[in-house]
Amino acid sequence: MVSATVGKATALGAAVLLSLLPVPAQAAPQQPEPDLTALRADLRTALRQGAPGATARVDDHGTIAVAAAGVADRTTLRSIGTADRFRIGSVTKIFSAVVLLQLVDERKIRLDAPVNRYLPGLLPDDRITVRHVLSHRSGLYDYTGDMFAASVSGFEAVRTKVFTLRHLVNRSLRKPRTTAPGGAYRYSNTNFVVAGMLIRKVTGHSLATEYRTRIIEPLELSDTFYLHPSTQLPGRYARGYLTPDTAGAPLVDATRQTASWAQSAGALISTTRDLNTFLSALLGGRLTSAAQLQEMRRWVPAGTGQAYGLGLRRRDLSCGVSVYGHTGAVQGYYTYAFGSKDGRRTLAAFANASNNGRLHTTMLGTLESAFCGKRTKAPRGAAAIERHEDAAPAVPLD
Ligand code: HEL
Repeated sequence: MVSATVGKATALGAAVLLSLLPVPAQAAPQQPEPDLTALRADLRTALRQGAPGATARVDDHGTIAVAAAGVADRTTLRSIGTADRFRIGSVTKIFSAVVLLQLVDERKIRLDAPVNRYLPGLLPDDRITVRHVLSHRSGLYDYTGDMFAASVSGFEAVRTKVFTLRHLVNRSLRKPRTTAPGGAYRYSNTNFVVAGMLIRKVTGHSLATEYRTRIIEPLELSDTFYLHPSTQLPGRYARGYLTPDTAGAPLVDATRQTASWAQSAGALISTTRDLNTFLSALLGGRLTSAAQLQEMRRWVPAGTGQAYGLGLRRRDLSCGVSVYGHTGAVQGYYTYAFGSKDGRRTLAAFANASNNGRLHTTMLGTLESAFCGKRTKAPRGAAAIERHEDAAPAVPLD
């Protein structure tokens, strides 16, 4: 029996839709129950802070909760739907890492081999390995730092451009490297452009083919697409709105773009349902061998309360629970896709606005609502519920 509440959402209003679809429980969860009231409040706050719309979906041991507020389109005022497609930005990086780790399983590539073994002469240092790239420890400069220093004009300059992956890497190589190979974590889209080049070189296929045949089709992710260089999102989707750097300037509809600056670092389209299915499969060990999943979860420190594995972020929440997934920020869309360690609880959320720090912080709150339950903080000095003893090679334990 499916029950759903349908409400009318408007651009300025904060009508929230919520439905709960109970499915027989599989096992008693050890975590606090998701706080769905707080989740709805997060979405309403997101609207007050400038998002035209926001949605979230929690899959918890077979129970599904969805919430939505606001609009998918500021012109038509269509209410945002919990099944709307959207640009997931850097959540794409998990997909790219999974493809490469499957290739490791198939012994077609080695994590600790130099990138240049597979792409001779691409990088100026033979010591940069596949692992360094996937953990953002290559030192390759992030070309998007310059590209989007001015948010709107930077975006408009590349909105319709089509780049080769090599062009993007060359753009990075014009700048000095930021660390020695294997040094500290420094997030850089260049790493996942190199990952895309590796996928193409080792398989002899396009990125679209590899995402589709290895992940999308096996998991029946019917709303997930690699969209490049076409600018047209297929089917029903939420439009995305970029917040200009100048206070008070109108939002820029950024929906249509080639996303060519991102490609294997960020050009996938998906839905909250598909993202939860994907993360649940990954964290549940159904996409790679146990050994490669363990590699993905060898952590390097990545800022307060955060660590990075291979294409995978770990966020340590205020209640002491850690969650695993990725965030995404492409023009017009903020995405949050995280799961519990066993993948049996997952949250996917997005707002159809970007370049808005307050909004981002609010949307990060959906993780607290989904995984920490009622906001009771862990006692001071309390140990995290999970221990993170798996450090990446040559990196100090965090
Ligand atoms: S940035 C991030 C996020 N990642 C990285 C990647 C992605 N997205 C980008 O590199 C695009 C940056 C420009 C986005 C734009 C906006 O907010 O729409 N901002 C500006 O133009 C600011 N001047 C590390 C946040 C991630 O979470 O992994 O996605």
